[in-house]
Amino acid sequence: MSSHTQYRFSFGPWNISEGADPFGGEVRPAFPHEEKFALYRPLGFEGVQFHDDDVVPGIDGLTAAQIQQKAAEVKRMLDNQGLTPEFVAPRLWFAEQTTDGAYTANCASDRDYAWERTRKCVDIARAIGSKAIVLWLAREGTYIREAKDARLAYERILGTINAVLEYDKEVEIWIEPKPNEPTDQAYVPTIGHALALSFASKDHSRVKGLIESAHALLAGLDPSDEMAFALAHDKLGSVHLNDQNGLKYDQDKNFGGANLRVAFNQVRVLEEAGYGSRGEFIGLDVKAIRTQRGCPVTDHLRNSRELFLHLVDKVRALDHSLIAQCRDARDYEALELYILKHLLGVR
Ligand code: GLO
Ligand code: MG
Repeated sequence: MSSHTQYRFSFGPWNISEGADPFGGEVRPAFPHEEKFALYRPLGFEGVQFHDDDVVPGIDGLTAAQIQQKAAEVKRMLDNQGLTPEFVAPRLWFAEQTTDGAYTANCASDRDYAWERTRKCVDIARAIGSKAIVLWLAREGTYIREAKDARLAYERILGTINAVLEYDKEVEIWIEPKPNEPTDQAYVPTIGHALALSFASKDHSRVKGLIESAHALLAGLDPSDEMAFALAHDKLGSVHLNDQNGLKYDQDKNFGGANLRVAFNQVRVLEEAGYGSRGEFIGLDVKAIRTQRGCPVTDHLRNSRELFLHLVDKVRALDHSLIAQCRDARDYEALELYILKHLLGVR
């Protein structure tokens, strides 16, 4: 029964950060990466989202054997801490070879680098016991449209997806769409684009989506409808819940921090679809406010999780017969007032 889903939560080590922004340096001391894992359980989280180099720092300079050794170490650590590695994402936006993108870079040797790195990422995911890699296609896009052949770019992305499916017969690929930032316009900006690639691939059952609230909002879309679209195709691999105040830089605000009703509807759609009942995680991708003091700063994670759970209670307490009545009567004025008063806790 979806109404009794015990939600499991995840975040990535990058969600505990030093607070830098493009206009200034770090405002908080760094908290050692390896010590972050001990924070998960006490905060109420059991899933860890990884970049490939969060698992294996310095990945580009290491041999396959060294990578395996480091991954095995991390797996032991996760087992000891009772943590589950949710996914591993190739960080295809830091290296010099990824300046112009990765799979869609114009330079063939840069594309080779992206493929090598992706293979390493799949190997790492399998070595630590994670069933999925996430493709956040950070620099697959352009700053000016004429820079790339967009049609060819989409073919290259699909070609890579097929190559991963071929390379490993079990791993899943979860595409995390985002419309912009760091590029001016990104390829694969919405879940519709991601799922079109899925269905065009050689094994669509292993190609799903990961929807981040802020990314949908940046595309001018409602995250709950984006999630519903993926759920309708049984293709919601995971979510990155957070919030976003309007069309500006990617803010990764606390879940519900900018728009409680939009957050409520995401929880409602997830809950109604039984999301999580097959072990899917409620992933968060939130950043602490730059002004927050301390080290490590984790309240944004704790608070976003708490907010999610309060909204689950709100969803579970909905009067479904009243909602059905309003829908039948096409009285959406009454429905809206009911929802707003329900959220406010007044009758
Ligand atoms: C950036 C993305 C990023 C990804 C992460 C995992 O906008 O949200 O944080 O989620 O790299 O792929
Ligand atoms: Mg994200």
